[in-house]
Amino acid sequence: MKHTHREQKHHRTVRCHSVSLLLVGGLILLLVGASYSGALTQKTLDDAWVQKAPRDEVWDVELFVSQPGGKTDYAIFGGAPDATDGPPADIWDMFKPPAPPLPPYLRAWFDDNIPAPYNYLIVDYRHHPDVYKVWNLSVQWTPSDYVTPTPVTITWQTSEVNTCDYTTVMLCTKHGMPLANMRLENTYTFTCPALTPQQFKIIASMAAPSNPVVDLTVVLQGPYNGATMKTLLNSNGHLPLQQPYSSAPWLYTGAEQVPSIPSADVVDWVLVELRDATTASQATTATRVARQAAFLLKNGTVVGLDGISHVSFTVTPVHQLFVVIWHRNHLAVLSNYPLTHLYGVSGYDFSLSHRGVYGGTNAEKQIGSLWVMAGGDGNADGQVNNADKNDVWRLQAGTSGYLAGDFTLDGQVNNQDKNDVWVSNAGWSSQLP
Ligand SMILES: [Ca+2]
Ligand SMILES: [Ca+2]
Ligand SMILES: [Ca+2]
Repeated sequence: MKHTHREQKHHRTVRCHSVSLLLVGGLILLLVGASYSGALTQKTLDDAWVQKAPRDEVWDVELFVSQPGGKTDYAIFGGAPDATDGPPADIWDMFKPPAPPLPPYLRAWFDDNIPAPYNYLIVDYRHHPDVYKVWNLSVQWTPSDYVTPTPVTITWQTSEVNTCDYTTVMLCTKHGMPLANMRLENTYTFTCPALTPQQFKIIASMAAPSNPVVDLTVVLQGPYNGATMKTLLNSNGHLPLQQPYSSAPWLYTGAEQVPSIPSADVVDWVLVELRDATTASQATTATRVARQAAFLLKNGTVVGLDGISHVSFTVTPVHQLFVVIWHRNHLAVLSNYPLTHLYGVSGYDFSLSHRGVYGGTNAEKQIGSLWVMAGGDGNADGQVNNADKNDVWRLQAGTSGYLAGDFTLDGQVNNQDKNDVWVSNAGWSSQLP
């Protein structure tokens, strides 16, 4: 199965050599031309050399895709000084051979909006250096019954990724939500349905986004019913019109308030925080650069006070931006990956995978296919323990309102809060550094 891969590497080596020969030839012509006419100054010659010769600035990464039945494929993305973005194809871009005549087969390709046959790229080179770049990856599974999905694993070498100088290289959903930090991790597995190409973005960036517009998704365990989050605090009129994070431990003094709750889909207030650090483990409270209270909708979207807009911040990061989501009685979560951006929006989905959450399986709970913030922290000290049960829940049991002991967020403090939420998390603690 690796045979074609080796052939390809060989092919690429051969091509590199011919490119080098062309370059040498071109340089000789330039030198000859210079000596004949004298019109080419030394500066021009240097420019020509810089433009065409620095093969050490060429980098690429092979993505290998495989599934348990042994079907495999690969595609390569990279950068070179003499490569170009978009149409037409450059000397590095290569199109894929046609799909096999008979299924099952797995296909992976890049798409840089170049006309056929380059609409299915096996090698997609872009101009390098640059400050920001997005590659469009597709993976398609064609089973023999045209129906059965399969797990597909994408693997790559971090050493190949780290030959480029982008500070972040993230494998993301087609909406730009990070799935893997390609500089640190070397694999990503997902369930691939039959026939429908699954689209990803590989986003490479030299700098964290300034003044980010943040499209956040996060799910709270307490109100989550397996399909959506209940909005009973809202429909029963318990939600405050002013942000509820002014008390300890948050001591957030923001003036966010609304004349009325802007949408029937609002579940509760959350506090969104940005931290500027090199890595998630270094993103301590001391690295906090911004906070903002926002509304969580029942589908997991975090929105501004109008109930619709993404949350936006005015910050100029020095390192990378990491996101913390705070909730009154759930354990806070920190993004494991730095923010990147696509079409001007920085997406982050805390419910996609435990890998996107700092602390992983110790930081969020899995319910079905979703990862959710753990509830039951009634006194908001970052730990779920007897104090939350005895000093908060028990004292409020039997009452209704906007209460810390209401772990299910339905407006009532009763046995469900203890049995359905607190019990499952007793002993858990916040994984924030
Ligand atoms: Ca290209
Ligand atoms: Ca607690
Ligand atoms: Ca409740």
